[in-house]
Amino acid sequence: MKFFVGSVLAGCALAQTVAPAGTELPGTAVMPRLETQDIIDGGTRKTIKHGPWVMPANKMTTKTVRGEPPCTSCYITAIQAKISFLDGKEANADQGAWLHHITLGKGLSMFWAAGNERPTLRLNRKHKYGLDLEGSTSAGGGFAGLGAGLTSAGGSGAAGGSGGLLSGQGSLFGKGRAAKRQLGLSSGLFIMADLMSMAAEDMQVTLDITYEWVPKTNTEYKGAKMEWLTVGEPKAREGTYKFDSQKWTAPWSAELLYAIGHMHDGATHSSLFLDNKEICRSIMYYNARDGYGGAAGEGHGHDMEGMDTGAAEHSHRRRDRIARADNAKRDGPSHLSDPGVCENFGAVRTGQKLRMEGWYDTAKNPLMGHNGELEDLMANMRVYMGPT
Ligand SMILES: [Cu+2]
Repeated sequence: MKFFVGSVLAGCALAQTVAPAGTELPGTAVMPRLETQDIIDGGTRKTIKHGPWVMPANKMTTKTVRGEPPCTSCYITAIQAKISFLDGKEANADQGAWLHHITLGKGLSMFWAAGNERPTLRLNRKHKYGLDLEGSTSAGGGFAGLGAGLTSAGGSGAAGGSGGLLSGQGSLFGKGRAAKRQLGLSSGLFIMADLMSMAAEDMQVTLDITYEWVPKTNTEYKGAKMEWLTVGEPKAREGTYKFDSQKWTAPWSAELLYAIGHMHDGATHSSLFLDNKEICRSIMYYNARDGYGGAAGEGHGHDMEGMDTGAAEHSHRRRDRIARADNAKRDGPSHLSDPGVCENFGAVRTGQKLRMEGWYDTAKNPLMGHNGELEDLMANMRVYMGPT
């Protein structure tokens, strides 16, 4: 494994340039890959493969899976996901194979999500918490809390759109109503994955999700809850700017176990605020490990076939920007590969408010295009808390 935290920090100037001198906010470190971590507290680790599926050339495909959770009477303590080719090799952006988004939920309650950065969740490195899929995993109060999110549309601040996970504008996927219909009667596990191809030919992939869990007979453990802060899905534009989420008020006191940003290319960081004090700055690292750079997925010459002039212009501009940025920073085109994680970074008390800001700087990191169009932006943070 070539990737580890030290190399990211040493190899990337962002950590120094983004954080003002004197601040030592959590969020610069990257969680080690699960395969390099020891199993904690005698847990079970298992990878479940879904598919195989065809990723049609140069298209976005959404796959939905419903089934049983990986374990019963258990606390899920770690999660990681990837897509693989049928020969078992990981499929990633350098092959034009993006696991653009993945969301895991139980019933109507979402408990984990990620983008192509494919981050690792771990909730028990210090405290004894895991996700209890037989209880409520939603910080907003389970079904009722998520329900409120499902029906609220927009209504946030500058970004113009927030609300719950699956509500139209504010959702990770922006597929609110369809998802609600599909999931409304399901009490089992659901998985939604956006597979995005930037390759010229069809590919076959499997979705591989790795879980680690401990049995509930381990009575030291408690169920963690997750709150989803989001700015919605604003349109991409050039420049340096930020988006704000709505505020969330804590209904109880809890340990702050884990928080991480999901953003798109162009982003620099997601910041988490507790009563307006910044407590976590999830730094976005680019091309920090294998799979995110290189030429195979990035030529985009095929993007221009059949496109109108405007789309072709986008493709040109993107290539130009990639070349410019990469000359300054690294060897080849690259994509967002590793968000910094804030881990065991304090506590929240009943009545305190959490909110987030998502920052972009497209001179530092080029925006992302697909089929000649710029992708909409995202900035969300999933905040896992361990109620006391
Ligand atoms: Cu996204």
